[in-house]
Amino acid sequence: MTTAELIATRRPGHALPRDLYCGEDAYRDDLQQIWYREWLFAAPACELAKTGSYVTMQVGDYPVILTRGADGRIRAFHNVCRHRGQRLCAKAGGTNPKLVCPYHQWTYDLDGKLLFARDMGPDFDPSKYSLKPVHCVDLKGMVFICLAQIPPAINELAVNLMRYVAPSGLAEAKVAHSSTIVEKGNWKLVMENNRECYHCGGSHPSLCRTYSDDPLMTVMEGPNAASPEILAHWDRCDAAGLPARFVNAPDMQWRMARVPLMDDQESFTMSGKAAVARRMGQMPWNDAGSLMFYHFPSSWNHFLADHAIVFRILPISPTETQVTTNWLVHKDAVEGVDYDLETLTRVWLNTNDEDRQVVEENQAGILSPAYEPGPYSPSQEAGVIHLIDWYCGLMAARLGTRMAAE
Ligand code: 3BY
Ligand code: FES
Ligand code: FE
Repeated sequence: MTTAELIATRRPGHALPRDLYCGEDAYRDDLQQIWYREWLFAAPACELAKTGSYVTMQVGDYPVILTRGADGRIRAFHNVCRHRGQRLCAKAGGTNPKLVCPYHQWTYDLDGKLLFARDMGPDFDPSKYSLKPVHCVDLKGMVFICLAQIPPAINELAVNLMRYVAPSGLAEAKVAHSSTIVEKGNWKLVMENNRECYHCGGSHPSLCRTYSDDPLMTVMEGPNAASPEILAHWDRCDAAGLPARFVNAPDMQWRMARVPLMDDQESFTMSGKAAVARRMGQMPWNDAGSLMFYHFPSSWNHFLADHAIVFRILPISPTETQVTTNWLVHKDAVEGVDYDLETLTRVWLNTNDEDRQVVEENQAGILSPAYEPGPYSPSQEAGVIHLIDWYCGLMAARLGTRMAAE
């Protein structure tokens, strides 16, 4: 069956058919219809701390590089030399005053212009060989890229996200720790796992000290529809001018809301106390809870009073996904004085590893020919239903003409 047929015959409210989680065709279709067309969270802007900082990422077949120019602007380019196509930068990130191709040293400025190419003859026009740009926006410290020629509208997301993250002061933040792991599971299984806390009690002993696994804490109905505890938190945030109420895209591609931690604890630490002595941005209290923001297909995030944790996933193969986590703190917070790295990172290093194990076992079971898609819990897994409905809706619309032609 084609991907379009698999999607047309899937049972709503149920997990997807096997091939959508492991087939080569579905993987190629996911890349082409989603990963090469949608906006993707790329990096926190503070990872590109100064002029010359760069970060690379691989989106399917596309190597991409982000740079910060002398003008302070973050730009994205295809990480491919315009001479004979060498990948320009192999490292995950670093600092370079110019981008020098390792093959024949063609040299590019941080804004993508070709500055130098040796012995190319009198007719060679360097202005024709700038790096190819990739769409890139910096939403108050959250950098998104889009590989499409014409990207989808990002205005609604931009307006809301910039307002919600502004109090976290991401421009005055730094990366305190970064981790990249590979999970042996399809990207949709990684994202599905993140969209529910049905598994939290059984898998996440350290996260569950501070994060409630009550589904009402992650699934809210609107800006005025949530549990009494969350509504009280939103009232308190309103009074302090802290954006907190649930806002979402109509198709649920993204959602943001600030929720209290369990028993008004302060941070995702083993003690529940703040890990960082210095709060981020303008955060008014230690117990401001977590601003939770997710964006399909590639990101989920927690913005707490003392630190933020931003997550990016990238598909590597039908059954492998890279998960990058960055812990952000105020740029003036000093390690060993204002925070202890192990205290800061323990809970989410544990949680990521626990999720990796769950996802890998999920993939292993789905690879069995005996696998049959089972029903999602309407109350516990509403977030997963949102993800899968968003995915199937988009894929059906985009593959639709192809299905009719077949
Ligand atoms: O990362 C989140 O958004 C949470 C934590 C565990 C499950 N998930 C809904
Ligand atoms: Fe880059 Fe030759 S391929 S300089
Ligand atoms: Fe989890």
